Amino acid sequence: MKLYGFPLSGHSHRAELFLNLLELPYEFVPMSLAGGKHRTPEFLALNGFGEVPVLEDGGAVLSDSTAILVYLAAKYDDSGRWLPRDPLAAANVQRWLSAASGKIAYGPAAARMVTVFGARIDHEFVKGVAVRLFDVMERELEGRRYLVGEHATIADVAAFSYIEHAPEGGVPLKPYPNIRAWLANVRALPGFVAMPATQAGVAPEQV
Ligand SMILES: N[C@@H](CCC(=O)N[C@@H](CS)C(=O)NCC(=O)O)C(=O)O
Repeated sequence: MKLYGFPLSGHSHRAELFLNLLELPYEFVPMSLAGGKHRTPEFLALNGFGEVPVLEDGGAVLSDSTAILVYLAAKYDDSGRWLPRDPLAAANVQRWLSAASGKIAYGPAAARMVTVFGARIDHEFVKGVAVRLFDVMERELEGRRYLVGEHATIADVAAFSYIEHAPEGGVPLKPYPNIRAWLANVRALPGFVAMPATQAGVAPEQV
């Protein structure tokens, strides 16, 4: 398998983390986003949206981080543990995959885009999205080790990266003990790999 990614992208890290949790061998192909490698005709042929991550598995080419998690779980996890088959549990996992592509992407991930990559978006607005999301997560994680059920699922993998790195975007995690405990539970999973930490405000040309 080949994973086209960018080491400081949380979307990319979701896929990388799950490949490692499943102990699947893969080659990481680093894409320089600042260098525009994701806008070349060759890469656009893999993902017309010109975004990482992209996974190649034999003849299959897939893009979108949560789609990649679904694919890997459905194809390589025979236990059904990471992507539950029970209808209610599956729907609850999907709820967090939607949050990963919605409130997480437009909240903590967007706030980090401002400080780390200099994105020109309204920092206060996206920090507000993050805080409202974290207030809900903090309540829902009360007494729970993982987001859905008794063990880790792809919901946890999808949500983890940008939430762990939220402080880089100016959204502190200190007020959220349940979220911090949940992050520690994900970090403790066998095979866990971290996304590199950044100094908030790193100049775009350095990445
Ligand atoms: N919905 C996509 C979003 C992926 C995404 O936004 N990737 C960013 C990096 S974090 C990217 O490749 N951006 C390049 C660009 O927009 O020019 C996913 O979940 O994979």
